[in-house]
Order: sequence, then structure tokens, then C-alpha cells
Amino acid sequence: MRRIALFALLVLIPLLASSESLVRISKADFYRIQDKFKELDVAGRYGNDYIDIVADDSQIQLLDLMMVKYSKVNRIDSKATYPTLIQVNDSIDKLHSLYPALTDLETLGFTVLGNPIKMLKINGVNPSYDQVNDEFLLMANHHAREWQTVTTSLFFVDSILKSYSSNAAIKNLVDSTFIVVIPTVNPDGYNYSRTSDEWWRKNRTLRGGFYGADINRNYGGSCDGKRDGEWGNIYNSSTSHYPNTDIYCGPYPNSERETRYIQQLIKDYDFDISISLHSYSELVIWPYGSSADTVLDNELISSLGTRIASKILKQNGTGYYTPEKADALYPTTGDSDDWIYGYTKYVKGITTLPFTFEVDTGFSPPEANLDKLHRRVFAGILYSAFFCDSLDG
Ligand code: 0X9
Ligand code: ZN
Repeated sequence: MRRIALFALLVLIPLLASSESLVRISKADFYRIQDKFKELDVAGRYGNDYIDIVADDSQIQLLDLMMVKYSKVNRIDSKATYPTLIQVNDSIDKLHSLYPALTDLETLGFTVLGNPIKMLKINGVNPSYDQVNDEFLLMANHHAREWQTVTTSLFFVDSILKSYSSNAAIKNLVDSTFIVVIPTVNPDGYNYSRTSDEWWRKNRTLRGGFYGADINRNYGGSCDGKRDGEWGNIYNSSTSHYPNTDIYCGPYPNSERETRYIQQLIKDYDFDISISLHSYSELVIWPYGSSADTVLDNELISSLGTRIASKILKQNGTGYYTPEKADALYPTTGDSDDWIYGYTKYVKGITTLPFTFEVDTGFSPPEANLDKLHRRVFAGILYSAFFCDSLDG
């Protein structure tokens, strides 16, 4: 009887949608269930022994059936701490109008809901046209619910522009580096998460009655000719072809506008380093995330990633972010970093070193922690931007 119930749930889960909550399970249980549990929306790692997943009611029922112990985790943000999408866009406009000589403002493209994806270009020589050797990309908020990544990127821009005239090292950085910042890659998702469903992760493309694809599962392969790097390949439960799941990879590679806009940007500029801000787990990670394979530049990327991580203090002050190859938590296909590395290396013939920062210990921390988070992560972003000068290109 129990077997039949389990079977019914396994078949039905991908088709059902219900309310979601954040639950914490042991790492051992996570690895025990992940094969059977086809669609796991991992929120982050908690300490060394726990994994947090966003689960809907039917998935929680399945945890019960599989005798997995879990505890519910409350989201402790205060919405008012975080800017609305309109306020995010206003802040970007304001930064440009306050520093017109140092910044240029561009729209990468528009989302299906008509929201602009805004990008600030920063340079002391000519912010409109890249005339320098070093290029650095910072993007945030591929995932809608990771609100603090948006404010962290805005804090970075505000801080370097404010310090430009008084801090010689920052002036030197801004003069010698073409810095591109995209505070939200996913404005439709951010707005929906901020106003209607705080657990929302995807964008808001509507297909066949289901909303959204996970932009960080949608990039079309690592372009190195290996099957492992391919979009849509499923090794375990961390990507899905079911459109109603949080980790839906989209109907085909690069199906999402947001994915294609970022790809175009990577084609247009020769970034030395790119950083994609996500939350959470206090990690600095690098490709490949799709398999145990290492990139050709593994020595460089892992030593640089380790150095970057050593600049970002953990929230509890006990140490620094953990550096690791991205598949260490879970391998998944279609993320931005695998694509950026593979495309720049094998198609363009230059090398962009892509990193993902998984900032913080939860989604959208409360006000008291937010400014401190910005400052801690700033150290890692700034170090990375400075490092562009040491790389070829
Ligand atoms: O799953 C993701 O897209 C990222 N983590 S998050 O919790 N922010 O959703 C991590 C992607 C890194 N790549 C791999 N783990 N392969
Ligand atoms: Zn994320």
C-alpha cells in the first residue's frame, strides 16, 4: 500500500503545484533521496551538514513517506528593507545621473513583461566605449528570490563611484577597467518575488499555462563539445524538464530572453572575469558545474577563486567563504558560468574566468545584517575587479 502511495506521489509531484516552504534536511538524507526525488529546488547549504530545500506540500508529504527528518526554516526578511523593481531601476538611473562622466546607462533588452534589463557601464576614460584592456562583469539576480544580490551589486557601484575622486587605488581601477554591472538579470522574477511570492526563483515566461524557466539552467551548454556540458542533461534532481518546477531548464537551450541578452554581452565584450551573484551558502564557486571535469585553466581559476573567497568574511565572523568547484554541492547543466567559460574559451578564443558567489546564509537578510553583508561581499568583488589587470587580454 505504502509502495503504491509512494509511486503515486512520485508520478504526481511534477504535475502538482502548491504552497512552498523552506525545509532543512541532513546532507546524508539529501544524497539518499535525490535520485528518487526528481525535482529538488536547493536553496543553499547550511553549515557542513545540512541542505535547505524549497519544497511544496506534496514534496513535504514525500519527505514524510521517505522518513526524512526536516525542520522548517522561516524567512526573516522585512520586505520594506528591499527596493521594489521601480526603486531598483530608479537607483540605477540616479547613479548614472550623479556620475555622468564615469558611467553610461544601457538597456540590454526587454523581458517578456516589458521590463528593461538595465546595465551600467563604468570607466574613467570613456564609459560609453571600451578603450581599455581590462574588462570586468558583475551581474546579479538570475534567481528572483535572491534579493540581497541586487542591493549588493548597487552597493558596489555606489561605493566605487563615491570613492573615485578620493581614493587613488579605486580611481586607478575605474580608469583602467571597463566595469559592467547588471543589478538584476531577472526583473520580471524579482518583481513577482518581491510583491507576490517570496519563494519565486524563475523568470515569468508563460508557456502552456506554466510560468517561468530557471535562467541558470537555460544556457546552451559549455560549448566544449562534451555531452556533460549540455543544456538539459539531467544527472540528478537539480534540473528539470517539467515546466511547473522551480528548476525548469526551459523548452530548448537559450529559450529565455534573459539568457540570450547575457550571451550577447559576453560576445560583445572580452571580460577577464565575470561574477554572478547568487544566494546562499557563503561560497565562491567556479566551473565546470555540470560534471567533475575541470576546465583547462583549472589551476588559475581555482587558485584565484580560493584567493577571492579568502577576502569575504562569513556572517558569523568565524572565517571566510568556502572556495570550491561548482559541482561540489550538486552538478547541474545550463548555468551561466559553464557557458561563459566554454564559449569564451572554445568559440571566441579568449578566456573569461567566471565565478559565482553564493552570498550569505539565507535569502534576503533583515535590515540589520544587510549593510554588513554588502561590505563583506564588496571586498571579494573589488579584489576580483583589481585582478583583471593581472590577466591577459
Ligand atoms: O543552482 C544554482 O543555479 C546556483 N545555486 S542557487 O542556490 N543560487 O540556485 C548554483 C549554480 C552553480 N552551479 C552548479 N552547482 N553546478
Ligand atoms: Zn541562485
